[in-house]
Amino acid sequence: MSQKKKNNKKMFSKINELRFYYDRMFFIRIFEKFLLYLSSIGKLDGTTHTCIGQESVAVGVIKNTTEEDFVISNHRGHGHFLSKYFVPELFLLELVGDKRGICKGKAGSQHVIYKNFYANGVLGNLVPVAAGISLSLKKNKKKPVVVVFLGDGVFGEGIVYETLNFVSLYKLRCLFVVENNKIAQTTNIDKHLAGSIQKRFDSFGIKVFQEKTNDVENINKLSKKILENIRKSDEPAALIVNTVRLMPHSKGDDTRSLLEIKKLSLKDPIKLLVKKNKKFNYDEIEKNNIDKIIEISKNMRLNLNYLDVRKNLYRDN
Ligand SMILES: Cc1ncc(C[n+]2csc(CCOP(=O)(O)OP(=O)(O)O)c2C)c(N)n1
Ligand SMILES: [Mg+2]
Repeated sequence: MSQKKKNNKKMFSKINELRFYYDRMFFIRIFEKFLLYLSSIGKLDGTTHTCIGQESVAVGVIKNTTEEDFVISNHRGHGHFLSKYFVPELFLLELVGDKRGICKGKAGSQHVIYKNFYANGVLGNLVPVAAGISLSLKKNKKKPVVVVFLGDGVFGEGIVYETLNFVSLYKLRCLFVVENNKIAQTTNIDKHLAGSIQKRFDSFGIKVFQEKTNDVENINKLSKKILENIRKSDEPAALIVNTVRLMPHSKGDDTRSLLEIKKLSLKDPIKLLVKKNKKFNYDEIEKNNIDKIIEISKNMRLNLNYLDVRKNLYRDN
């Protein structure tokens, strides 16, 4: 193949990759906006925590995982789930409590279990479970990695430290991905965390990497390298991503000012991607995704006003 052809091929695959990121991050965002909408009109029970602002972490990291790898999530898991298994219809059925859902409509937003995906709303609860899965894989001479998503607020839980000790000592293939949005519910990190997150991992001899941007491409590249290293070395690692939570903790509890949120939205991963690449027809990608949500929801007989739905899903409302 000529050098020119090689370069064209490389450029084409890079464009496809960026398109994939936009498509998936936008879908996750409007899927969650749709959940908030359903909640506001009384068609979704219980609470729901959106990952709006953090889609880049889920999409960027999980794109590097294999079919056999495990993803262990937490209370803010919609993006993790849709990045691991893109089955939005089954997922939505689950969230609206329909028996046809992946956990027969009993899991709600926080307790979904499907194939190699496990989520739980109790902070830190699944961190030792991740170590257990990883230990069992190791004993059975199986190679998958267990990717565990953690918030900055989980470091107040003692079980996390017992797990880090164990995972390091027994050289388990775990990747701890810390989504550091610097807030836990309504408490800023300077009010809930002494010392540094990095040093916590350091002290257990776990290699730790920092991604300072909320850019999906950067997160993807760095996590690719880390995962390759875990597969080769059979040692755990941690990735701390400097991300942003752009919405309330769950449905309405946010004490931050509008100005503060506006500043944080400069790190909105969807906007970062648009800024980097102006070539796509974003309107078309967005319309396709909105149509997809509408089509899915029609199967659920939710009896919705679709003009209203569209208005609620668009990018900047
Ligand atoms: C053991 C336990 N304590 C308290 C809560 C209530 N709670 C749910 S999420 C949360 C804050 C989590 O913050 P963080 O880990 O930073 O994750 P983020 O919400 O920022 O993604 C709290 C206190 C809980 N679910 N479990
Ligand atoms: Mg947090």
